[in-house]
Amino acid sequence: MQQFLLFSPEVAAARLAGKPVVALESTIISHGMPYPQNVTMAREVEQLIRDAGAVPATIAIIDGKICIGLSDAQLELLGESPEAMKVSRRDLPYVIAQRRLGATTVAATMICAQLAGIAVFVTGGIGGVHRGAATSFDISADLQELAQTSVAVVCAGVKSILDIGLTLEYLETQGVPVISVGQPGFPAFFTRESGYQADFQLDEAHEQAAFIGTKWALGLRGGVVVSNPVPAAYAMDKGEIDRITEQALAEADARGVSGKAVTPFLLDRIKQLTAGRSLVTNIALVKHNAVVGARLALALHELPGLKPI
Ligand code: PSU
Ligand code: MN
Repeated sequence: MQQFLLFSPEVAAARLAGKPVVALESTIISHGMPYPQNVTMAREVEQLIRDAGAVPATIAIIDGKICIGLSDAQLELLGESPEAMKVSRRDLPYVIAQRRLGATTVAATMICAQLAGIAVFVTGGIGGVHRGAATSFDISADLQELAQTSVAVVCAGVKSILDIGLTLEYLETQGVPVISVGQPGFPAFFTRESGYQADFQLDEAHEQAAFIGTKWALGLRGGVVVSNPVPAAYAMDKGEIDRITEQALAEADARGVSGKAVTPFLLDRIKQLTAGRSLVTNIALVKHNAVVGARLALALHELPGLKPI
């Protein structure tokens, strides 16, 4: 599959120099936030990673290639193009073979990061088990990817549009460890607490790196969720977000939204129903994750003999 990879000059130079690289997804740009805030967010997140001493690699599918690291113009293209497809594991061969423009989800970004030898990936929230999954079977491919692809995913937990308890059960069944940073609780994206505990609290980057390095040294293939709560100043009111989430879910149901359209529909409605305040929170938590992810990438880099599997 290496034949499909195309490294940006910045990432290619980082690989040559042996510098730590942090992967970033692109569905969050194309389907997770509106233009132009999405492009501004993408650039700021990349800069935060550089400032912390690592090299950012935003990943997308362009012209039949898996692009590892994007130019400013490519970020802009993804941010403003309505034809950008949301690409998960299932969609990769179609988008590459048809030379379509593709924005990678958590699952697809993990696959591409592993191919490119990148161990740390920063995003906002991962997909999970949707509420009502017992009848809809709607479980994000992100979870299965975490089970099999060896990349650490720094996120702010999962949104309460999902069934957080079932998402954690699924991850446990699949042997995916859930780490929390700075608190024992597993965060719920817009809010710092979900009411559920993470498996292991590891506050320091060197502790997180040692955990991840040990998992892979043991031959335990698969990802690790590094959950980092939104900064308190940007957290939303739980009552408000719960109410709005219920409304968005009811609307999705009434309109018969299904498949890959569900998550983007809910994100967009929540943004509208909070008059854009959810977007401010979303951007703040991704930036916070970028700093934690860059520190983790540096610490992993220092580990003697780390070999991603
Ligand atoms: N959750 C968010 N923002 C996002 C996504 C999820 O808060 O942008 C995106 C991510 O790309 C994630 C995808 O991988 O949605 C999950 O989609 P689905 O539920 O269709 O698997
Ligand atoms: Mn789904």
